[in-house]
Amino acid sequence: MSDSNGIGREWWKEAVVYQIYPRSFNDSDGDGVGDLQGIVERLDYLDDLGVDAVWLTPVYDSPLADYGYDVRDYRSILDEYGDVDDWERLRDGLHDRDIALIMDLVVNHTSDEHRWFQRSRRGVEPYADYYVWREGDPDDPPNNWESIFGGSAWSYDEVREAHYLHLFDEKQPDLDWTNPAVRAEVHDLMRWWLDRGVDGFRLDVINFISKAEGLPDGEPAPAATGSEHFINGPRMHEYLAELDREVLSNDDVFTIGEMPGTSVEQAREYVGEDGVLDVVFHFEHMDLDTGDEGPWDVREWALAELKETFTRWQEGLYPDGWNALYLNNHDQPRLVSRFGDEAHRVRSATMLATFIHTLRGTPFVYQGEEIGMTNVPFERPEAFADVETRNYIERALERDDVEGFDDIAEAVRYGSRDNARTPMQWSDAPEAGFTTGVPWLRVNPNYTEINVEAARRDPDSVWHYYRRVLALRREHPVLVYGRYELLLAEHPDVYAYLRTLDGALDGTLDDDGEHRRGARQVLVVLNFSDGASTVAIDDEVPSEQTELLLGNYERADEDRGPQPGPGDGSLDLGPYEARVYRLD
Ligand code: TEU
Repeated sequence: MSDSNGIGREWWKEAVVYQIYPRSFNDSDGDGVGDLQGIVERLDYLDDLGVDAVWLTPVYDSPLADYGYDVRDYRSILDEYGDVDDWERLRDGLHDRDIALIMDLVVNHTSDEHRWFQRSRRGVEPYADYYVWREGDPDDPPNNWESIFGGSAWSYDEVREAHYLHLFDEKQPDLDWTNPAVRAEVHDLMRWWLDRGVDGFRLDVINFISKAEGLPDGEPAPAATGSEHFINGPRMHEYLAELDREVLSNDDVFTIGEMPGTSVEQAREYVGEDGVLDVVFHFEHMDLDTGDEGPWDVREWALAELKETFTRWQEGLYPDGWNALYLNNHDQPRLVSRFGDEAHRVRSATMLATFIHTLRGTPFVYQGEEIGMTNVPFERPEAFADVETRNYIERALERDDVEGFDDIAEAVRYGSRDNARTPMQWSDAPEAGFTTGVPWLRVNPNYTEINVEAARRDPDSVWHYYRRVLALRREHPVLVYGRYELLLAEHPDVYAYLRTLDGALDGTLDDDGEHRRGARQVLVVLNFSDGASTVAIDDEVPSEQTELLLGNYERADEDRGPQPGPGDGSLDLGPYEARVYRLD
């Protein structure tokens, strides 16, 4: 798309991305595992919701130690999910509906069952140096780095008689990116998928690929000891520039870098004027409820911190960078249970939807979010399937200060990645209509109430609200491109901001000859509290001409009568109320 109006229009900036975790989305053949054909059967659902792109988490052949983030063959599809023909049907079905397809690219590591590793461990050329090997005493790892999933980042391989590095599970050996042959393999496989019509890549932990020279010992850190030596390492920009030259610059491909531990200053180098990537997933808001002891140490978060974080990123990437906007994904608890309130499920889910979709950036919706799915009441340690969770439980139970599962149950239930991975709740039929068999991970028992069928029947549901907020974003380019300005910075419960199209922009965009006139300025007011809040906003609002474009109490307003607008004095907000006003 051209940049003639000076705001850097791009399809991926105007898109809303829907993330699918295929294993848990829809099972077409009754084996209890979601599959590609299952997604094909739900394409009209995605179209009705109004999303513009789908990000598919890994569907490649894999032994599933990390449910697909351990790739055995980058060019084939896991049997349980289907085959390349099914994948092509999915691609075509998406493209027929003008929905882009984004694949997950996992190239910091492979599976230990990948043929590269199988050959590497036997010293077969040219694979011998495809991974990070170090010789030495089996009981004495080469350095003190820890895996993100706990324990040493090194395992000893009896075949090669050497240690290999794995920043994640021991079945996920890290590739050695200092080896040009490894980088050439990655370029090749990206081209292979691009030739098959992929529209973008989400690059898994892409900021872990460059490790500090000499692999020195590191300092303890909440993420993992040594992470300062492998997060955003010395050759990152060189590798990305090469990727750009070799692959990305030849295609209009949307690139999303997943980058734990990345600051806004670092992000600017990745996605700013000279950046190679389009957006990064940073983790600063995901870390707000994390204590000093790492991911399982849960602490309270305050709205002031959320405002500070989002404001820093909104301002920090303006005007030259672009944000990726998300509040949950397949690695995180459900957003209602974390940033919202299950006791006010619909209101808080719709308030949070308003938030994410009215910021500057590309919003991501994780499957089930659009019907307000919640965390899961896992009862026993055996109920968890996720390797990160299981490793943590196992290690915690060995500690002296932990007597049994009950001591850690709360933290595990709150934070486990399995909260996001239970099957999609389609209906109140057995197993939530996800499968006719036995699901690989137990369905959340609340499916009888929270499911797609029920949500589509109820005009006040989270689902209908998502449709409205997605439509609003399409109608008003200011919600996509406008500058962000925080209001009421000190308010403990209310988050309010303006979005403004500056200068030459007039809220009108020509899109394929279609002329659209949207607002030039909007005001967003969000009550993050379970009580009523009153705010005086009139001094801050330059206009008395206001129109309510969207609100999550709008339909209830019939009962409570006309509400004063922001220019009239004060606004009375109900629990978790969200309002979007047009100011011009
Ligand atoms: O996640 C990287 C990552 O940082 C997560 O491990 C995160 O810190 C953790 O899960 C929070 O609980 C990516 C993928 O999204 C994840 O599913 C993979 O397990 C991981 O990389 C390894 O490929």
